[in-house]
Amino acid sequence: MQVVYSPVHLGHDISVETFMGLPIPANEVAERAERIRTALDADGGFPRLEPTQHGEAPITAVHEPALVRFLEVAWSEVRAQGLPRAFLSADTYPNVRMFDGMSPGAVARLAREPVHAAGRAGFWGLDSAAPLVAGTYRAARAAVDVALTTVDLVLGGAAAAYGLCRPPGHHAARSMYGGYCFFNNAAIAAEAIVRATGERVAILDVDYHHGNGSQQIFWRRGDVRYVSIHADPDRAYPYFLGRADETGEDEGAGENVNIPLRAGATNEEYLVAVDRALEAIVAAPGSVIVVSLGFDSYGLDPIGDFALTTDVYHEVGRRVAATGRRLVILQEGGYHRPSLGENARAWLRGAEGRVFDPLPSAGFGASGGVAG
Ligand code: SP5
Ligand code: ZN
Repeated sequence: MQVVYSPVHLGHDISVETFMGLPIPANEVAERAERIRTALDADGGFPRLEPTQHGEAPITAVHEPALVRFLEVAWSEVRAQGLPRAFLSADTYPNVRMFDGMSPGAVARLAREPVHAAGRAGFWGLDSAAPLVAGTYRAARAAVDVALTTVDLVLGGAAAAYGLCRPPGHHAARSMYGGYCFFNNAAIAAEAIVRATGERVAILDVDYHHGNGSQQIFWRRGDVRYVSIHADPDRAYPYFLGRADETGEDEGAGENVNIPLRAGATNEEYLVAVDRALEAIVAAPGSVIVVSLGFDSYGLDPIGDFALTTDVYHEVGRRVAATGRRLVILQEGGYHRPSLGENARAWLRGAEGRVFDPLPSAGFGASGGVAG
């Protein structure tokens, strides 16, 4: 299977994020993608290419152009204001209840982009855990090009291709970044496929977190079915969306399928959810699935609480490919760095119908290591 990768992601690296106000070591770091790239190179079965540039039009097909402009200039504006900092992260957000009791017209007038960079980051951002640094915009653009080049491979006839996107994308909504995500790589890919083929497309999101951005972008659309397996938002980010009763509206009624799982979810429970998700996908026509692939569902992940092992990723890849649909597989989260390479190899080999031979050096062997 061909792998699309860009070294431009290396310019977006972060050492610290905050959790409920406390600084903690950053989770979404450049080492993640390097681990996966190195493991796939060592495998020998994953020829690698760099993305081609696809420009801005496919991005503004799903994102508000002013969000793109903010992300493009945010870093230089922070520098220009002389704020002494290593990264930009907001501290004030436009909580909808700030405008309680005001008429819709007044809200539309008042809830507009502020002037100060900190306010602007809050206006466009979902949370404080997606720090923006000097190389973020270029990396986010490169991740979109990785996704769209992966689409090109599949529309060009490949049964499946893998885009090693970083930063990830599924929390980014039409006019909002957040959750370590800036542009929604999977949504941009799905939209590009719809426009190129005129066919319906399914997104299968198997990141540990609910992909609130993907859900929001296609909420009222009848041509993109979004199906997600994730941690119940009662206990996990993004907290506000991801419940089973969120099924879409208008043309999109019934097109949004959320499958929240309990803490400690096992391989067996996970595969039951995968079968449900795939039933929902094959119930609608279409020939391509965009997979939002996260390994934060792994038992040892520092921010997840499922109990999955490496073996199950091979089986999930196998079952997704067994739908007979072509696969645009795009990387989302996954933060237990030592296991990322083996988990990616297992999933992708499963999707190709190949056996999974653990690399002896990986230390995360056929048993999948110990589930935490
Ligand atoms: C793409 C993706 O996986 N984004 C995830 C964003 C999660 N952001 C909030 C994480 C909250 C982590 N809580 C850490 C608890 C440490 N004990
Ligand atoms: Zn995640």
